[in-house]
Amino acid sequence: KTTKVGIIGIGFIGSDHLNRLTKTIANVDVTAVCDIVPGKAQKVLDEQGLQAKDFADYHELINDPEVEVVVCTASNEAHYEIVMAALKAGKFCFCEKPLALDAKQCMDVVEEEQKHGRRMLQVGFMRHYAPEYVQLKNIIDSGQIGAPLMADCRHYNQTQPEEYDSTRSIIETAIHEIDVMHWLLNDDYKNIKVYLPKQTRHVQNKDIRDPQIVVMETKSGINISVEVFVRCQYGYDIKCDVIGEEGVAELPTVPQVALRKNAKYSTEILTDWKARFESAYDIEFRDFIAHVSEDKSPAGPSAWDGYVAAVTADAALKSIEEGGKTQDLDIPESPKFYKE
Ligand code: ISE
Repeated sequence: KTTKVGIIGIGFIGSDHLNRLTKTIANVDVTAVCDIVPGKAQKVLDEQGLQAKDFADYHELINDPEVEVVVCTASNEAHYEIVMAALKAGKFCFCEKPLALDAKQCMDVVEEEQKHGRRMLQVGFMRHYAPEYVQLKNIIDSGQIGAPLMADCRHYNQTQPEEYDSTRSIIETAIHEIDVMHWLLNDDYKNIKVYLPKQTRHVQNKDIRDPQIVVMETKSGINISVEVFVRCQYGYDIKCDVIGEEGVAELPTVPQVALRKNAKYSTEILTDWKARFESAYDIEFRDFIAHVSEDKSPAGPSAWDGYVAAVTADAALKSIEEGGKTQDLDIPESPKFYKE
């Protein structure tokens, strides 16, 4: 059976998912697209040699009978209204991370979804599908490194535009570690704080803090530190070492051919995050489509996961505001709805 998908927001990740859904994932028909910038979606359709309805208004896309499933890849600010509209129309929805701008908005989404009596939504926390993170989790769960004590993470982007501010470094970049680390370590967060090191000269606005060091403590006492640096210049670099009582488990980097040349031994570092996590995105969408195509609830990261990440991110922003003060977290137990 072919699943009819409509994509709202044809920017960086939207056009990547358009390509993925039409070229890599089986049994999907992207019937409609929509972008707030006139002509943008059509241009991308042309570039990719595709045909679909191009709506100016996302409400029309959501209500089109030729759209069964909504994929939201619009800007962060627009996620909330789009997801709420898709849920109100009773359509399955995939929303890129972050689910919405803050915990309050995410809770509204959770409540709207619960009206359906079953999960309708998946959030694009694709690292849960990255084979290397799955392997890391299996090693931790197997007990091979003993109890985890600390984790050392790096989330570097080669560059981001000037307008990518301190808030986006948290809700758009660090949100991946905020989401993935409690899953990886099977523990909830107790508190969070943000250190602000010397600012890079690669951003002009003195109010933008880059890099940042996000430090989280879990209920059992595991310390997690995440260096977030979105203008590191040299590449896209993700590190995650988990240090346990009996050993260390390290997330591998994407294998690259080593080059021996000119008295150097070198391997490339990727620069594009879409390429770094390409297989994770593919596996994520294969799983999402496999479920919704059979009218089953999506099984990947949920609106509740989006909410937990947002509560934690809100506290990180508060820590920045308060000059690095530790913020206690009291993450509520997930409702039964999300455990089934
Ligand atoms: C982007 O939206 C992502 O999700 C990338 O994984 C992250 O590294 C980047 O900073 C974000 O802007």
